Amino acid sequence: QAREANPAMTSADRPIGFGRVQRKEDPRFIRGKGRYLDDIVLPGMLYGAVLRSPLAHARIVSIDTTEALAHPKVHAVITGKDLEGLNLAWAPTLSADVMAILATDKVRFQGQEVAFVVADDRYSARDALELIDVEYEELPPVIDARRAMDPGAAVIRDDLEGRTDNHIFDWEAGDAAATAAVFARADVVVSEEVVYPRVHPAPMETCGAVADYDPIDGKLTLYETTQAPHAHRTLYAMVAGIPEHKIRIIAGDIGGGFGNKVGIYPGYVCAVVGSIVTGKPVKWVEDRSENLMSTSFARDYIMQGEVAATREGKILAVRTKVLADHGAFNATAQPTKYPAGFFSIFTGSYDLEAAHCSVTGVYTNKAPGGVAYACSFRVTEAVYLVERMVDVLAAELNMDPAELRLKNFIRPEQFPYPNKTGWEYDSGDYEPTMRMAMDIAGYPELRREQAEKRARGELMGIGVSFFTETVGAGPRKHMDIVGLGMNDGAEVRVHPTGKAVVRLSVQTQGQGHETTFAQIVAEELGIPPEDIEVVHGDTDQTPFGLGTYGSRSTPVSGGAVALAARKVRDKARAVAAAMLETRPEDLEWEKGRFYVKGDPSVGKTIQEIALGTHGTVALPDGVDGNLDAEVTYDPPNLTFPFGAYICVVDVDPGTGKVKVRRFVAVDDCGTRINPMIVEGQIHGGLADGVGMALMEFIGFDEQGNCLGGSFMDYLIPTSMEVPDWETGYTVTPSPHHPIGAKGIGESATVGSPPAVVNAVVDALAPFGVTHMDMPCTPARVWEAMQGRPTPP
Ligand code: MCN
Ligand code: CUN
Repeated sequence: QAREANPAMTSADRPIGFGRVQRKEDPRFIRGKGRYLDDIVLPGMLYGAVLRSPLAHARIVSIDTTEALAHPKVHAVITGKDLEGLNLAWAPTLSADVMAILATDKVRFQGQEVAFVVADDRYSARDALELIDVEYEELPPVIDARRAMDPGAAVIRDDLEGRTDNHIFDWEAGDAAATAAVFARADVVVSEEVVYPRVHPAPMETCGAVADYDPIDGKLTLYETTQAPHAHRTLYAMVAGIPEHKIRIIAGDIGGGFGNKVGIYPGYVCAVVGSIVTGKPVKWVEDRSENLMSTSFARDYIMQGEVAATREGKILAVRTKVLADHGAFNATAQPTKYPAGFFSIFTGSYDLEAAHCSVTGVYTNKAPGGVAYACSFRVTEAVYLVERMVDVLAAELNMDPAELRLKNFIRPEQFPYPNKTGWEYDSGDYEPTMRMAMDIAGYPELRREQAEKRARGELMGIGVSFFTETVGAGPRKHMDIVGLGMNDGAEVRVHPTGKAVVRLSVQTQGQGHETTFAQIVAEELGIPPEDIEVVHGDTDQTPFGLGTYGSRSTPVSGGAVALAARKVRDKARAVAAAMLETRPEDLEWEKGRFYVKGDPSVGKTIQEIALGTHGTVALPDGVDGNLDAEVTYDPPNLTFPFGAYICVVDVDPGTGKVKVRRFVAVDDCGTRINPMIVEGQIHGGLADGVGMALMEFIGFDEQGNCLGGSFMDYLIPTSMEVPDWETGYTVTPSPHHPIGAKGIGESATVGSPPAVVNAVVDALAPFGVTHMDMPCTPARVWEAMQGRPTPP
């Protein structure tokens, strides 16, 4: 329960189990020996390239591929018509919709996939794209989600039978009538339109695939950038009709996923078709612009927020109506029953009397997606809304935003806390976390400094946010993705010499699973983490499970690994008893060793027991000749990590430029397996948050041209834009998780944008500004300053 120290670890105090174990994967990354998708080169491999639509909305009149096919290095040109013959032109999405693999009738967003060329090399494939002649008939595009349901708006999805508008779904949670009743009797109601704009996860490695179809035995080996290898394999089997045991998905090192690599993209399918057609392996890797323009974006939520409170600042109820822009195909990745993801946790960390949210999804002529970028299935939007709205309320009541939050927190004795939209928060103790953040920041002192600066006309802002997340999907009674229950498997195998291997269904993309999952086994069995190999990312070698997203690896797979290791330990106890000629119940466990109760000198280490099990020891009943174990874990609930963030900004009154001077983050993810990795996750997420709040933005012009299609326009933060993070932590274990751990992988991305925007708005308070939308670019901040009276 302390501020983060950062002690350098010496080999002498190398932890066996939880602790600051250095990352096992780093030696290969640091030496440039990572095994990324583009590092894979197979004999005879060909290269694919995708022709993309230059228009946002147009009918395809004709596609002429004659010239491209005549290119001496081209092996195949595949169009939507060809895929129609294979019944692959359209594919089901993860959200009960269909999406085009290659366009047949129309193009529906700029950058949509129209044709696929396979050639000897990448350059020839790209050259040949320019030889394809597509005739388009332009249609009016629908770009603004607010106009999507206008009468007379062009119908984007005329492929769907009987479709006469751009409406996708309506969904609600909470009690509308009860909430209305609370609002009717509240002293104070504040409301604001809060927009979370379209952003993009932009991982360092873009998406790609290498497909290798063997026509002799009918086996498809598919190297892919995927966060969910098993789920992908099952979906390919279901959609393409290739038997599941004839598909092997291999995900090597992934240079960042951030939700970008959950879905199946047309390029992957085209690579497979390309390999089947040519009989050779085909590689497809998108470039940066293709990644930004066509793959899973994030957010794009227009939220009407309302809060009802008493004059004294007791928050009574929250309510929101959301317009969700899902782009041209409803392809968001989330559990089936949750079309708006876990957005209904917008009740935040507060003890409320009522809450209600309704979400309407619409089609627009933009790339599909929506659930990505460390969002915890839309908890990003939920937390941003409630934490922005609490500040709007604080301004209305003229109360300090930190005090207002402290006044309204769910109290520790209320956990497990059933919120008003159907979640049960597993555990929490919010006030100490908030107080620690205020203490690290020196909150009262900061407010004094701000008052002095304001008097001099300087613009300093202090932004507070407090978030609760729901991560670790999920219990199979509530959650599935396309019918697959959201559980994960783990296998622990102990070799005769006491070294071990653990096989996972989840997939690291930079989170350090090779280290932390070894640590879970180490903690349970006392085998040093360096003696434990972690295998993942190969469906032929690992048990089935749904993969890594929604910070579910620790909550779900972590549970599976801990329980599998405990099964190993139970077997080891029985064998140790046989070896020591005593009864299992007469043995005591210390990490790595069973000894006889009352006589600690008589015992057997886990390594000795492993050798005994594989040796000539007469095995007890119920133990065959190994210590191995396998578990598929169905979590009883999600986990609810939380945190308190405080951001300090200075705004240049001449230019509107925002400088993040300080950022304090106190997180609580329950038991911390590897505090160094946890800190790294937080540092990365905080940088994401600052980026989204100040710089990142995928915009479109009226024709639907994507204005954020390169890193010249889509600005991601560098070390120049972010401060030295000041972190602290509290530990409130999850009561239902085998090791008490909650997820952490998305917390900082979820919690930090409201802290930054609250700080910017706070800095602009002298101008009467109570809200502004992200990204708070210099131009927007400048405009906000001009729209209001100049400060005293
Ligand atoms: N951990 C821990 N103690 C805890 C919780 C987690 O030591 N109490 C460790 C875990 O063992 C794991 C890491 O922290 O090594 C993250 O764990 P977890 O919170 O379970 O999240 P996942 O492993 O499921 O990762 C997914 C999450 C998501 S959804 C996005 S998006 C995101 C994120 O992770 N993408 C990332 N962080 C990322 N970090 C990197 N480097 N690259 C990405 O693509
Ligand atoms: Cu929402 S991004 Mo992460 O869940 O892969």
